[in-house]
Amino acid sequence: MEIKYIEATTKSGLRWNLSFIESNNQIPFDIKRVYYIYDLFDDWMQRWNHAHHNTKQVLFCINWKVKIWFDTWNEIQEFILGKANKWVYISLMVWHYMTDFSPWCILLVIASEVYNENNYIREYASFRKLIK
Ligand code: T46
Repeated sequence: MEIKYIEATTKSGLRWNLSFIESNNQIPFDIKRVYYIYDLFDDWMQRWNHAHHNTKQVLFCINWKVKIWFDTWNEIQEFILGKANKWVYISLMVWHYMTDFSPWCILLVIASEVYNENNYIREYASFRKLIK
């Protein structure tokens, strides 16, 4: 189980910045899917609550900011996304959820697998049993 910030490489000029991350470089897998979550108007308390059997992801907050919590059995870590070159990487089997997002938040996710509901663990008790 691994969770870490990833810093995008940034090029800067007098009046510009350009940041990038690449597959198998800063992103430690081949990219199979990109999705994004936005218009979180009715969903202001907490979101997600799941882990993945076999999907690795990197997350980036394009707009505003969001707090993401990761639970790896013996530890709960909090990460804040909202800086222009800061991404977070989550490996397999990490329970995660987000809080403190605004309706204007846009969260971009790059994933190592295409969508498959069988990759999800959505019951916390099952997650705890699996990682024991
Ligand atoms: C995650 C967090 C950050 C698809 O059809 N294709 C997709 O690629 C995705 C991600 C979802 N869906 C469908 C499945 C559900 O019918 O969209 C609906 C909402 O998905 P879900 O309830 O899984 O959404 P979130 O926001 O709870 O979780 C998503 C990702 O599923 C999850 O992998 O880590 O965002």
